[in-house]
Amino acid sequence: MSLQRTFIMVKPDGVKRGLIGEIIKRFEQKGFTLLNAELMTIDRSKAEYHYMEHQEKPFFGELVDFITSGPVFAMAWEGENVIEVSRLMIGKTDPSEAMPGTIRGDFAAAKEENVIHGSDSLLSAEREIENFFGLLKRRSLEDDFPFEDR
Ligand code: RTP
Ligand code: MG
Repeated sequence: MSLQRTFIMVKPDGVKRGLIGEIIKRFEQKGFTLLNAELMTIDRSKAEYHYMEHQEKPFFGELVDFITSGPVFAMAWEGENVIEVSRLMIGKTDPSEAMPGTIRGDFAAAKEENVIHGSDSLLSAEREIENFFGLLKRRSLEDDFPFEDR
């Protein structure tokens, strides 16, 4: 068992379609703890840093165009194995391959507009949370230790 935090983001298509509440509900029902959340429109430099591992890919420009095209709902969540478990809850990148019951399986239709992002490793979770929120000041609801002390 490993207590982790991860970065989850409802993408512009998910925000436009009114899926923020549904997505928060699924993470809360699973027992994860919401640490921070903000509706924001991000600039290209934040988006490029967020997706830096894809900067050489042919779809990088369109990915950055899309993620900066409207407000996103950025969140930090905490829980046991939350990085891996949230990726299971989100489902495969291509919604046509995502299982029913997953967020993409239930709500998304296209790989380019697939509703939600979730960090894929401890390292990217740290980097992404800091990119969007800076160092988290708020304490976990589940214990008395500030984030910075973990
Ligand atoms: P994300 O980072 O957004 O949570 O998605 P992911 O881990 O499931 O997929 P990743 O490989 O990290 O790709 C990031 C996003 O790039 C878009 N993409 N487009 N046109 C394409 O072939 C293609 N491949 C990936 C997707 O929107 C994907 O979520
Ligand atoms: Mg990814």
